[in-house]
Amino acid sequence: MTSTVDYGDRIPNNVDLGRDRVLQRALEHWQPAYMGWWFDMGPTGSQAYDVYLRTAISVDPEGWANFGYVKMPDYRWGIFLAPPVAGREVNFGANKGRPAWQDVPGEYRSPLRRIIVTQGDTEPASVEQQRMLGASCPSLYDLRNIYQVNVEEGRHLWAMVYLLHRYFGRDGREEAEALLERRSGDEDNPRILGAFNEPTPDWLAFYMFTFFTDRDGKFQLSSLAESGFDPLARTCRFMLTEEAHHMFVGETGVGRIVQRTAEAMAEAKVENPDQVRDLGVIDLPTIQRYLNFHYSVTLDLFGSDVSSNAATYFTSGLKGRFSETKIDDDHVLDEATYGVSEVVGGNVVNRYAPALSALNERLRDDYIAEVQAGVDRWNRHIARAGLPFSLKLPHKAFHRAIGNFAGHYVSPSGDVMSKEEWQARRNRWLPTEKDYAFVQSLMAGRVVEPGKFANWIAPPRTGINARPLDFEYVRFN
Ligand code: BYC
Repeated sequence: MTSTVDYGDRIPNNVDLGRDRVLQRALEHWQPAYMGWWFDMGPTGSQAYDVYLRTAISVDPEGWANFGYVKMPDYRWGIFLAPPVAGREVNFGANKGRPAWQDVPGEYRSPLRRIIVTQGDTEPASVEQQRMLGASCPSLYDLRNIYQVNVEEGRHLWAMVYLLHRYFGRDGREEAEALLERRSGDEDNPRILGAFNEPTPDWLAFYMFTFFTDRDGKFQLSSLAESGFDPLARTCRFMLTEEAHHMFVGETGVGRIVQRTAEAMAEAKVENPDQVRDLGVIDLPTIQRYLNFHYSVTLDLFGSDVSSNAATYFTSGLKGRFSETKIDDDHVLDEATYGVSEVVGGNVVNRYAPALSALNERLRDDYIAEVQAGVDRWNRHIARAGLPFSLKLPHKAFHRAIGNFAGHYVSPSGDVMSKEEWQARRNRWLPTEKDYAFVQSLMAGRVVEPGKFANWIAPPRTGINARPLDFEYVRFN
């Protein structure tokens, strides 16, 4: 039974797990519940597969991961914190210059717990959202990648649960249990943030999610990696190492779909979306509609444009800006302002707000710049095929449910309109039931012959860990 498990050994870690009896007992209690959740809500039907997975085994940049076949329930979900930085201080806010906290500062206990719980909640949510996709995978390579993403989201949940158990006593243990009880999309007990309750019904949605939404993860984790609460900062620094692969999966996944469509269109000399669909590939306007959806719901994840929560997190020293220590300013922001937009009199207008309350907006803007670069790379596939089309990020105000734009009806090009006008055009801008049905019709079965890829996606340029494309990335047994 679980009590015989040697946690110091069984769970790879660099936090001396074996020496902390209280923590050990808490994890002994939580671990079987986690496994129960994995069996219920993890990737369907996958328990007996041998998957060629990467497992984090240390924090050494030269050799932090190990590759090999693993049955996912046997994956060694480890706990790793990036190495401490000697003499680290709180680098921003009212506590700037004080030694970084090694324990929870009592006065900030509640907001800190809330940040950790919100972060932790997204990790199992994404696994739940993606659990059905194995049945329609376009190749063994892609199947292995989704499983890799899933086990690492599981590990990121462990990372947050470690912090809750280690630093928050009974409240932390209760929160850790609740993380396994909420369910993505559940009416009574949903996940905390909006995007994590949306379905991920097909592989185009999965790739869009890993490109757009996992990248919110990158920006939020980067801000938390600046935290004055040192265990959180160190945990997030290491999580970012794994996150890079998730965004790679998303960017190259969408890129390969765009590439395949563009090549098929050029070859058949067709541009009409219906004729493009007849080729068995996803037409570019449908890809644009998926993009519009995933981008807009992900922008909501950054929170309100003007937020007193964000100001409190920063002033307390709990959550910094992206690359906080590289920014050349006073890191206190008492006097500074930042541009935010809002709808006034039927137009989107800009105004300045105190920089402290506009921190969510600033992080969203940092994110948008990075996302735009990825979209530009997708467009190169289209340009290379000589087609007069390009994918575009919709206006920031389009289809927003959180912040200044919530309740307004704004087109992808930024025109404010009435609800009726907007609704009448909705099907041009966001995926329709017909789009979803078409995309899913392409993915009716799974492609599992080593080296084969579904017709609607181009093969990747290289395999995983220098393995060839026809490597048996998943063995079904
Ligand atoms: N949906 O001042 P506000 C990742 C709530 S992704 C629903 O606007 P704040 C990953 C908010 O909770 C990264 N509710 O926002 C990716 C508050 O509620 P209360 C996850 C929302 O607090 C892929 C109210 O609205 N990490 O890792 O400044 C796969 C007003 O709050 C939403 C984090 O998010 C929403 N979208 O900022 C796997 C970092 N937005 O107080 C993993 C931790 C806001 O009225 N979280 N609300 O009950 C935070 O830093 C902040 O909570 C947020 C919100 C940035 C999310």
